[in-house]
Formats: sequence, structure tokens, C-alpha cells
Amino acid sequence: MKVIFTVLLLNILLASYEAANNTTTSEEVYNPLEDEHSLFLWRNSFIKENTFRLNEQQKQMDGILKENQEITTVFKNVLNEQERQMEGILKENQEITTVLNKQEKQMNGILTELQEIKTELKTVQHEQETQLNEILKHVQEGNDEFKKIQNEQKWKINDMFDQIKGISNKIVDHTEEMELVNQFKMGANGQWTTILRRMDGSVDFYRNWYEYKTGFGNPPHGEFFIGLKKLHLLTTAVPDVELKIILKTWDYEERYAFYDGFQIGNEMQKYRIKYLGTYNGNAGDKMRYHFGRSFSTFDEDNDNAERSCANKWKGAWWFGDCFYSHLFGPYRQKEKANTYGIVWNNPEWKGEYYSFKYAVMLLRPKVAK
Ligand SMILES: [Ca+2]
Repeated sequence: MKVIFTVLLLNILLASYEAANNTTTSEEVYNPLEDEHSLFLWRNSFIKENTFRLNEQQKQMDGILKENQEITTVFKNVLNEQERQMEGILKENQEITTVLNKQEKQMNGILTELQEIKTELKTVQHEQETQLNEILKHVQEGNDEFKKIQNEQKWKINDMFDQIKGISNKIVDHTEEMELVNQFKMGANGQWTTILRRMDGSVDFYRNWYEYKTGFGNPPHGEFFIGLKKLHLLTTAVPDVELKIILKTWDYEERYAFYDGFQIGNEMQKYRIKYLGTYNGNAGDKMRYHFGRSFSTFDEDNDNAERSCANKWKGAWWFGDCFYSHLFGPYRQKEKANTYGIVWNNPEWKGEYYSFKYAVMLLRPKVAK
């Protein structure tokens, strides 16, 4: 600043000097003393004036400098203030960062704990599931075992009941059979016992061995068969038994076949006709062919045919290959039976294609003559 100021001052002085010289040259009368005095005065005046100016300028410059200094001071103050503020902000930021870091650490800690808890929970859950499954398995096993025992007991009880029922039935059967045999014996005065009745087709006669053995139908007044077992008992209860077969046609013609002896074997002998006495009657001797034959049902083929006669003709009888009579055949509503029916094959009467409306087999102890 001082250098600039000095250069400026010298320039001003030089310019003033030159201007003075120029003025001088224009003077017509030249007086050196006067000139020198004038110059001196002028110089003084000039110096004074310029000193004044310089002072003024110095003052202005000082003012400006002072203003600058003040501005600089203000600026410095502002800068300092800002710096302080920045420092404050930085400090705050640091504090915040510290707090944030702390919080982050805490969060991480919490997250880790949560993760551990989660893992632990999973483990506990898995263990509980396993335990539950184990318990359920035990319960199921227990239940199964219980059911098994329950079933076994049920079967045992059922077996016991069956046995009791069997014994009871046997007692009843035996009593019934004894009674039947006794009544039969008492009927020695000529009373017939019905062992078979066909009259209206209300009972199905296409039945198995067991049913033919035990009997079926609606005795004593409906359609029925007494059963082979009882037939064996009755025909062996007394020395001689008489058999009478009565047949009725659809036009109410009645004929009979009488045998003065009749005996049926036991089950081991397949209930075969062991004895058939002399025939008498008007229906024809159509039991003769069946003498000596075993009994057959659709599930027990004891006939002499390659096929099953019972199955073929839908009945049961003492079949050979296959029959001349078949009173256990299907009940037909028409006269034309085409051999399927209640047949008594007498060619001189109705022949093999006729199915009778009515048929009975009767037994009685032989009446003494
Ligand atoms: Ca056969």
C-alpha cells in the first residue's frame, strides 16, 4: 500500500513540474528572481495544497483502511462464529454419530438376542412336536391294543354265545326230535306224519345241503320239508315204516303211490334210500329208480351224472342220472313244466313235462295186518 502511494505522489509532483515549465515558456518577459520567488511561492503553495490533498487522501485511505479493517474484523468474527458453529455442528454430529453407533450396537445386540431366542424357540417347538408325536403314537398304539383286546374279547364272547347257543339248540333239537319220534311211534294206529308238502309255491325248494339236512318251510300247514336228519330218525325209529305220496293235478285229479317199507340212511351215508318196500297205488312206481341213491343238493353232488342234477333241474333229490320223480323241483303255475317242476314221470299219466299242483309225502309206522 505504501509503495503504491509513493509512486502516485511522485507522478503527481512530476506532472505539476512539467505543467509549470510549460507555463513558463509561454511568458514573454523573463525575470529569474521573480521567477524563482514565484516558483518558491508556487512550490510552497503547491506543496501545501498537495500536502493537504495528500492528507485528505491519507485520511480517506485511513478511513477506507479502517473500514476495511472493520469489515475484515467483522468478516473474521463472522468466520470465527461460523467456524465455532461448524465446530459445534461437527461436535453435535460426532455426538449423534456416537449415539447412533451406540444404538446400532444395541440394535445388533437385540437382533442377535432375537435370533438366539428364535433358534431356541424352534428347538423347543421341534422338541415339543417330537414329544407330541411320540405321545400320539403311544395313544394310537394303546388305542390299537385296546381295540385288539376288545375285538378278541368280543370274538371270545361271541364264540361262547355260539357254543351256548349250539348246546341249547342241540338240546332243543334233540328234545324236538325225541318228541317227534315218540309221537310217530304213538301213531301206530294208522295216523300219517307229513314230511313234505307242496301246494302253492310259497316256499323256495332250491336250497343247499345244510337246509335239506335240517329242514325248512312252514310246517305243519304250509309248504315245508321236515329235513333229512329227522327223516332218517323217523324211518329208523320203528322196524317198518310206510311211505305214501299223494299228487294232485291242476284239474283236481288225485293219485297216490304207496310203499310198505321205507328207510333213509344217516348223513355219512348221504341220506341214501336204504330200503324201499313194495309199491302199491295208481300214480306209478316212480320212486323205484331212486332206491339205493344218495341225496344231492346243488352244493353236494352225489348223483351218477357228470353234471350236477340238482343244479341242472333247480332242486334236490335222490338223483341218479337224473330222475323219474322230483318232488323237490321248482313250483310251476303251469301244467307245462318242460321237466322243470314237481315231476312224477309216468308216461301213462302226465309224463315228464308236467308239474303237479299238489304233492305230499307221508310216513307212518307199518300197520299190522
Ligand atoms: Ca354229478
